[in-house]
Amino acid sequence: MNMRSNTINEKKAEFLANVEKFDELKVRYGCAIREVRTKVEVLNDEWSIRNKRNPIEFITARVKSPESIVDKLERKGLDMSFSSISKNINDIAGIRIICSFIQDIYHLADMIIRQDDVTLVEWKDYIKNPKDNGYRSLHLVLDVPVFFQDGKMSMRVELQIRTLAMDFWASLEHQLRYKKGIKNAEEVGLQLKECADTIHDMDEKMQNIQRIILQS
Ligand code: 0O2
Repeated sequence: MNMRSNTINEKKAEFLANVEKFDELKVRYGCAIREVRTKVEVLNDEWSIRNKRNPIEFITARVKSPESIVDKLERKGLDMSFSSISKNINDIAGIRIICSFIQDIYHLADMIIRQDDVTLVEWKDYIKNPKDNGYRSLHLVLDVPVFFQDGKMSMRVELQIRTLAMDFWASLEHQLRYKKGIKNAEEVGLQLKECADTIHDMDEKMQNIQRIILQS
């Protein structure tokens, strides 16, 4: 390890020692997750009455760990401070919604952003514009109000909405990204890209089959 990485690691360790501040952050963002998750669950329940099916397969959520937050600050060359976190990191509170069909993703996203207490900060459509590695998902960055004892705070939440197949792919690709020393990493990356495209074809075919069934 050289002197520069030593200094960075010391800076990270020093920042991570703010345990109480990180605990507070975890609680506040955890509350924001609960607010948005309830909105999504309400829509899912109502949808099931109207359309006799649930568009959502499952929902997962997490508050980013202090270590991942600090790694992201470092990766992006940002200031190691709590104001920098709230200003620059959009996915401290992350909710992942897994839908059955691509069309459901957009329908759900529209219903969420139409709510008058939700502010859409960013709409990143990696389904229409997949990443070079094949990653597909719809990312929404939202601001939602949360009422705490000391008043109302606007909290940021990132929603990742994707199909089951896209999620299966992203989980495996995530392992590739974070695991060092994978043999033939480049070849594995190419194979993953091929899988991403196959999965997308399959998602589109399943959507068409569903349309035919519904119209019959
Ligand atoms: P982790 O470990 O999953 O939390 P920006 O907001 O534009 O400044 P950012 O935050 O990189 O930059 O935005 P983006 O592209 O919306 O990515 C946020 C998250 O989406 C990532 O968080 C991943 O969870 C997921 N993601 C984005 N690209 C990929 C990808 O190519 N493969 C997989 N598997 N997931 C991806 P983190 O913090 O990077 O990682």
